[in-house]
Amino acid sequence: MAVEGSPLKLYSFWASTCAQRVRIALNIKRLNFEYRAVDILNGEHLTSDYLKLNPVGFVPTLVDGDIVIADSFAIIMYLEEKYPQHPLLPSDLVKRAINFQAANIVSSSIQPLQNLIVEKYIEEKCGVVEKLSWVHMIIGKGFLALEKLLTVHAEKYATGDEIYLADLFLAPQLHRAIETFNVDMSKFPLLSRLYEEYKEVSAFQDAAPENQTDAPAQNSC
Ligand SMILES: N[C@@H](CCC(=O)N[C@@H](CS)C(=O)NCC(=O)O)C(=O)O
Repeated sequence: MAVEGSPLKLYSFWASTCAQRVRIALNIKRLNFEYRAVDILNGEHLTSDYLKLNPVGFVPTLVDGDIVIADSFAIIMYLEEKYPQHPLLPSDLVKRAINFQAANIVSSSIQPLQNLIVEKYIEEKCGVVEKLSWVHMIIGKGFLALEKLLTVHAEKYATGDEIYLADLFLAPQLHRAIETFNVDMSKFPLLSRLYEEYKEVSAFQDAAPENQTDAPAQNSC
């Protein structure tokens, strides 16, 4: 839960899928954190002060005392090891590997290819229609892989009846695809069902873009 003055500080942007993963992890583990908004649409992630925390100029960043971690995967692994309550990885070796695989499909084969910096570049060079076509192609390719992979492993959630790492990465990417880019989900029945499951879980609801303090009062994301 976001609580002013907590020892853990999360630099976040309401609509960032990468920050949303970390917000879900913090909520699942019932860790209070101070929410520090970084407006990436207004370039606050590129100020010299913020770049001292996150040299690549992205959100999220977690600060825990003297420790600064500037990548969502690294942050979630740090939280997992420091706060073992509600493990985010199953003990079964194969299920762990599937969680890493699903998380990495999102974090290396979808999100970086449709990150804000990429979207802006394509829009400037080729226009908004080309940008949207690119985003839909990238998301569709990644979702097809996830749908195939998880059909074998999913139960209530992506890899079983417990919420694990794969779910933390999937939920924000599904939110972005459906709410922002209006992706046709008819080819992805499993992912569509998982998206509905996540909406029922308070740790996911509280982490949703529209429920962040820096979200615009009215938005469609
Ligand atoms: N690998 C990084 C990626 C972080 C990232 O791409 N963050 C996006 C928001 S989801 C961002 O800050 N984008 C700003 C930009 O593209 O200029 C992580 O997982 O934390």
